[in-house]
Amino acid sequence: MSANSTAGTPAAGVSISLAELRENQPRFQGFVGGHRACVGCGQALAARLVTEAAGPDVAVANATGCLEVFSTAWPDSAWRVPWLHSLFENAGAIASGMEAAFKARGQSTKVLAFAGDGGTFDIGFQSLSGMIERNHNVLYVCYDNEAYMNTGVQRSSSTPHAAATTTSPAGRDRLGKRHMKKDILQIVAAHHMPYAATASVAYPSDLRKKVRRAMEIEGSTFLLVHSPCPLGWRHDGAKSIEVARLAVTTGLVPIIELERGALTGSMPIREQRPVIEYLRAQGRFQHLFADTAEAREELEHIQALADYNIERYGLRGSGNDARDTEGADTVRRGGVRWA
Ligand SMILES: Cc1ncc(C[n+]2csc(CCOP(=O)(O)OP(=O)(O)O)c2C)c(N)n1
Ligand code: SF4
Repeated sequence: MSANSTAGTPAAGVSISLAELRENQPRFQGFVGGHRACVGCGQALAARLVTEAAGPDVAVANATGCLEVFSTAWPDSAWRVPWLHSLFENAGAIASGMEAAFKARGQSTKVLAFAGDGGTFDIGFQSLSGMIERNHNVLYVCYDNEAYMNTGVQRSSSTPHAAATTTSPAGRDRLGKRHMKKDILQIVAAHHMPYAATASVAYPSDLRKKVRRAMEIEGSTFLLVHSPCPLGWRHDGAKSIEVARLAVTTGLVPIIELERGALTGSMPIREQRPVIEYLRAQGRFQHLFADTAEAREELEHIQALADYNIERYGLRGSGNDARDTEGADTVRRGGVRWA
């Protein structure tokens, strides 16, 4: 800090460098290091980004799963905000109760619920649905790593078609999971909820903006964060962001916003990447590169799914779209770019 400043605040008219500013104005950290996540774990990053954007006046209900396990090994905790462990199946109900209690006490503390895809798409779905239907003032964040990772990579209803897991193995009889990934965003949006959006840890500024937007809304909001799992997806932990970005730029993971069910925001893709780039980067899809007619057909099918998303949500970018993170980190809202 320059000599002309006191107590960390620069005197009027004194310029300070960006590095100094960062050092002296640290962001709020609700989730800190020292936890036991695998290297490159997307949900550790998701928890850090969400709590950073949400700020200190929050309380968290966290369903059983990797995040809960790796962040709270007794006697340590990576959380710097009030945190409560719900069961696997009831994060929505616990968050509803917390919100009602804060309201009764006249407190404005916002409740965040965190759960994995197993705890959201499958086992906790009934309590999530009830929470949204009653419109509790809760931001529910599902970190979507597309399988039950904490118990050894079992398939969930979020696992993408053709991915291999321990319960949807690839072999002679079938090429990984036979069923399609459940479209949870459209399902929660069908509850007429005020705000439901997707995000990816590969696009942190977009993710933070969506958290801030959800925090402003009085009522239930839902954020589905695509979060790579190097262990279950079988890629190098150093490649997590690269892999997560390919999920978006291929069109397989559309980044969109729905308000009361209507599409109000989308992340444009200026240069669509072929799905094989995303699939080849992960062990869970390696069986699709066998030299067989079935494997080739699956690859075509997955490419068609990505192309369908792009058409359905109008994701094709134009030359005027900003290009700060390989062309996709700016969201269009109602035809206007959301800065
Ligand atoms: C009712 C119930 N069923 C099963 C379990 C065992 N279990 C604990 S964590 C977990 C997997 C969690 O998967 P997900 O929600 O996708 O989170 P992830 O571990 O992938 O982050 C399972 C099956 C449990 N704790 N409670
Ligand atoms: S298994 Fe996957 S989700 Fe769990 S801590 Fe490791 S990388 Fe993260």
